[in-house]
Amino acid sequence: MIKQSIIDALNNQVEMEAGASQLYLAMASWADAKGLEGVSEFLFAHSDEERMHMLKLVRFINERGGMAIIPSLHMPKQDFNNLHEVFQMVLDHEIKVSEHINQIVDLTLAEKDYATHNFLQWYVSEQIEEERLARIILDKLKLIGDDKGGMYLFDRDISTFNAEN
Ligand code: OFO
Repeated sequence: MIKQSIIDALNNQVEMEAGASQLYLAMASWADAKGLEGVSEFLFAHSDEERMHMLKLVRFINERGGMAIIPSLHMPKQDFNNLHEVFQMVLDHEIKVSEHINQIVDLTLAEKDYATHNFLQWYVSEQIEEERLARIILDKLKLIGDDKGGMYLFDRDISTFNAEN
């Protein structure tokens, strides 16, 4: 039977993934309104992925005999100065998520919960990818600076950054 301490930690993670999904949705909508079509598609998809991360946790908690808690939603930031701010926030958020995942992994070892430990390995790998991608994007934005032509190409090509590196 899964321990309450693990259920609580996983439920906190449900809330974090839901928060990430909302934040990226707000960013996607902002980019959409600004006419940044490629960036908005990228962020809409990223928001969906975070919701999938949340659902995976909800199902796991329930399958293991716990009870998933579906959290209320906080209004995320709605307005951003530029894409650099957006993707810096993405990276900062992903680093925070990775730290939380690592803390739960530590807890599963302390509680000898090897099933949850195994389940969380998917999230550990996913976080490495997500942090890597956010860093790649930020590096590109730093190179572009304020160059409008560069920004046009960035918006056009953002969907390919993942595969390319
Ligand atoms: Fe990118 O946060 Fe989910 O795991």
